[in-house]
Amino acid sequence: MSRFVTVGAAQMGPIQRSDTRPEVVERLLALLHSGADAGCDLVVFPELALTTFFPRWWVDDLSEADHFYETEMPGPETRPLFDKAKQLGVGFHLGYAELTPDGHRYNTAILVERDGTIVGRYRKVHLPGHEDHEPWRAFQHLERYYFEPGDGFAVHGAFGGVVGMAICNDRRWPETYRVLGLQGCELALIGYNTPIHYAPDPDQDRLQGFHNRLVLQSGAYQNGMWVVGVAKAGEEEGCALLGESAIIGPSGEVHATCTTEGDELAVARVDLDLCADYKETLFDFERYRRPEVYGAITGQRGPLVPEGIREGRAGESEASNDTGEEYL
Ligand code: CDT
Repeated sequence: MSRFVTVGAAQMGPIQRSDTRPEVVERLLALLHSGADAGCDLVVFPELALTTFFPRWWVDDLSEADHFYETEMPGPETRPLFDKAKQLGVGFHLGYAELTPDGHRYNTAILVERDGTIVGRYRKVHLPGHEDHEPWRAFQHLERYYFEPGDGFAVHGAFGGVVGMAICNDRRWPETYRVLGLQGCELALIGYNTPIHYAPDPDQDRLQGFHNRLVLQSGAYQNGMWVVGVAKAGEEEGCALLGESAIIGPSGEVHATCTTEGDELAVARVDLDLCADYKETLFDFERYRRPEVYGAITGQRGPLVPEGIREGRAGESEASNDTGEEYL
């Protein structure tokens, strides 16, 4: 049996600070049209797809950044996306900054079905970077200042399958995929803005592409799901962002990829039933997972190194992690 969904990874080139919302929405509409021409059921846009990546700048008062946030979805400037989706019969996934009526700020993504209705919303769980101004950096990464963390990963019945969402830094954490995988996720949609330069450890800069692929591919394989990683790429306000958007199958293989750093659509015909080849064999969770052995350690926030080992006396220590007892 096969359940096909044609998916477009709609990578975006940079969005500069001076670009207006209507200009950006025009670009998104063009990508949606390209998706329709390519037979897409679903077009996936990146994280913070309506604005420049504004957490790269410090502001003394968050209200100075209010114009980067959406207070309603759809709002007057984003409504054309929903109307066009319905007209074309092409759904979409969109990342944006959300400011709620009661003043909460989130890095959010929504899933919109082919009839133009919102069927899912996700607020980023893993917020990277820092919360205070760090002038020594070439640019800031202030997501922990601009956003509050979301509170969970959910799945949605949409596009004929089980669809989940995550945002950018979430993709580096195995828990993201596993929590989705444990809910039967067949298609994970992940937008990102990844600066090539990582100020705390620039040795990682040359590895950005490798690490991106590594996490997307292993997340897909280890959970028997499709993963769609979509970048905002190119030189944005002097900051080089990784492209390399890709659609990965449950085998971990890459089915489609972007090759530029601009607005570009990579399309794959996604067979959701391929997930069962992995979910019902090697990664049959019900049969093979051992949560009773993983134990309470998986609920720990940080490392819990057994006492003797922590003190650098691993060889002499009576502490052992053979049984996991010291962790519990
Ligand atoms: N947007 C986002 O989450 N970017 C992060 C950069 C990490 S460096 C602070 C990422 O993981 O790609």
